Amino acid sequence: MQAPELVLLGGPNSGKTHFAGQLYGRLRRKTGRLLLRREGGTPADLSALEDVLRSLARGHAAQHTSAQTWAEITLPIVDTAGQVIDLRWPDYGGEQLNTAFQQRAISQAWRDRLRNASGWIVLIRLNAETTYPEALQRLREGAIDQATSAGRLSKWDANARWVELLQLLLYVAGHGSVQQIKTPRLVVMLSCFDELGAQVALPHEILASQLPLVYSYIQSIWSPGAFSVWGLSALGRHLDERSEDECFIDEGPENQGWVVGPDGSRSEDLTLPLDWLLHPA
Ligand SMILES: Nc1nc2c(ncn2[C@@H]2O[C@H](COP(=O)(O)OP(=O)(O)O)[C@@H](O)[C@H]2O)c(=O)[nH]1
Ligand SMILES: [Mg+2]
Repeated sequence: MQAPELVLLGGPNSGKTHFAGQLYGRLRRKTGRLLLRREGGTPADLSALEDVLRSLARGHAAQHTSAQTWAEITLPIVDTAGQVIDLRWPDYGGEQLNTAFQQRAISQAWRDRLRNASGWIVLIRLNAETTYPEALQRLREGAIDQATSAGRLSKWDANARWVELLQLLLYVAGHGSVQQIKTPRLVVMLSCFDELGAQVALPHEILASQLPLVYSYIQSIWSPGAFSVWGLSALGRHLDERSEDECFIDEGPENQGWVVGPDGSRSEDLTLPLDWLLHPA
C-alpha cells in the first residue's frame, strides 16, 4: 500500500528549501518525533537536501533552487509507532503557486497530489506579504489620494490572494465547502518567524491580526481540530549565500532553528507540525 502523503505549499522565497534541508537533518538525527524511513524499495534521491545541509554547515544559505532537482523530492517518513507518511514538495522552483493563481493552471500531477494528500502544509512568510489595512479606512473617509493609491494598490492584498488560492486549491482537489473539511488536515506555518521579533501572541493570533480574512476563511472552512497554526524559523536567523555564521559552523545546522506550537511552546523539533498532521486527536 502507498504511504499517505503530505504536500508542502508556499510561494517563492517563503523558506521552503531551507525548511526542507533542516527537516531532513532532524529526521536523520533521530531525536525528534519523526524519523526517516529506510526500509525496502529504491532509496529516495535526497542529494538536493544534502546540498542544503552542506551549505548550512559552512554557515551560509543554500543557493536558489534549480527547478529540476526539486521537482520530485519525496521525504519518506515514519513515526515511532511505525506509522508511515511521505512528504512531497510539488515545487518546481517555487513558482507553481503563482502560476496557479495567475493563470488558473495546475498540472495533472500536481492536481493528483493535492487530491490524494491527507495533509497540506502551507508556508506563509508574513514579512513578505502585502496588505493595505489603511486603504479601507481611507475609502470610508473618502480621502482617496489618486497619485499614491493607483501605484500602491497595484498588487493583490495578501488576504484576498491567499483566500482565493486556498479556494482554488480546494476546488482543484475536489473538496466542496458545504461541510467543514476534515481531510486534508491543514498546517499553516508562519515561516521566518524570527523576522517578526519576540512574540507574546500565539501563532494563530498573529495570523488573525495580520491576515484576518485568511484566518477567518480557514476557521470557517476547516473543521476545528483539523487545522493548526505554527511559527517556523528553520534557520533561527537570516543567512545569505555569503554568510559565514559561526553558530551554524560551530554547533551545526541541527542545533539551529525552531518551531512555535499552536499553544505557544517552542521546540527545536521541526518534525512536530508534521507529527500533528499525522495524528488526528
Ligand atoms: N530570517 C530567516 N530567513 C530565512 C529562514 N529560512 C530561510 N530564510 C531565508 O529566506 C530566503 C528564502 O528561503 P528559501 O528556503 O530559499 O525559500 P524558497 O524559495 O521558498 O525555497 C533565503 O534567503 C533564506 O536564507 C528563517 O528561518 N529565518
Ligand atoms: Mg526553494
